[in-house]
Amino acid sequence: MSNKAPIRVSVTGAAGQIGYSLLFPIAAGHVFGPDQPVILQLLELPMAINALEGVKMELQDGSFDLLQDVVTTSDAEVAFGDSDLALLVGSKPRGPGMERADLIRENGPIFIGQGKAIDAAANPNVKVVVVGNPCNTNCLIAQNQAKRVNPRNFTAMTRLDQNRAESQLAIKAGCPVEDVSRLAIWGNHSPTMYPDYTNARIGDRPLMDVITDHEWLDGPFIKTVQQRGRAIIDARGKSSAASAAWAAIKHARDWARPTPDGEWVSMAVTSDGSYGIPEGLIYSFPCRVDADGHYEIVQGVELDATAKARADASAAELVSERDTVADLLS
Ligand code: NAX
Repeated sequence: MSNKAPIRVSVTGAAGQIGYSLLFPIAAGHVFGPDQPVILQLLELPMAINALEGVKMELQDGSFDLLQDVVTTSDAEVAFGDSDLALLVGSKPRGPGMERADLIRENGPIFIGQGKAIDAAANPNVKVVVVGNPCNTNCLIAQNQAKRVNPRNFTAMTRLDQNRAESQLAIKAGCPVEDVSRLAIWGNHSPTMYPDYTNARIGDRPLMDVITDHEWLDGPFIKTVQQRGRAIIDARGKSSAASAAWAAIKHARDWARPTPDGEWVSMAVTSDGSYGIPEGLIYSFPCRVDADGHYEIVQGVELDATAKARADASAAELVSERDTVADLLS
């Protein structure tokens, strides 16, 4: 039995499909380690509270040594009370015929309310991971409301895209996925995102020396990663859930521990103008985390003209998303 103080983890949309796969690994210690107790503070819409009570029963039935309490609520300030880590998963899915801009307008207000509640109730050092789509712009909206929290503490998740890309490269190279490093996602969590393979490595060799089929890298590889969400929906009839939950676990875990030597983690963070990306956008960069849990955008990554154009195109999409919600940012 650990005598450490518990860490409070808030999860929104906790009765949804990602929530269902996300809560159990947190309770099992996959984010903060095997001797760190946690309290789960779960937010749902009133109509999903019954379902959430069922999830709570299952968490209790897991008999997790590290799980000290499970709070279920429809009140965002209760869910974010003294929160140390907030995983913002809940949002409306894209309906048939809905354009991306419609989705942004539909979901934006959710993140105004949650940003305000984080500002009012969370630990001022809370770390926020936005998963609910369009996650980069939702993150921007919530960040804008939470003046008490350092803007650096707001991130959006592109880790699923990194994981997808690493796996495709490992399959192509015929190597274990752990041998693939420095594959970075640049930009928006959308089909414009750019999985930069040009700086990736396999073991201690440049990836492009190992995978010599550069046409595959530049075409089918990028397309597979960019369109993977759609492929999962077509195959499963539902959007990615367990893989998305696992990506959120890895994002949060890797933000709480030093990044191993020679590796990068992709996180959508506030642009400081690095690589000419407009300041203030929530943009996915290769990052490294230090022993205190602070991340830095990796500097000096060489992007050739094609890669830079792709990174810029995704930034342009984010600028247009920001314009779409301009009235929600004032
Ligand atoms: P579900 O529809 O299964 O679950 C969403 C849950 O959120 C529902 O239970 C709903 O009641 C709840 N909810 C909605 N509005 C809420 C609010 N204002 N406060 C609290 N709870 C609220 O969706 P799921 O498959 O779990 O996906 C959740 C979100 O993740 C979606 O926006 C989805 O697009 C996004 N994704 C993001 C990914 C990423 O890589 N960033 C990948 C997977 C996923 O597509």
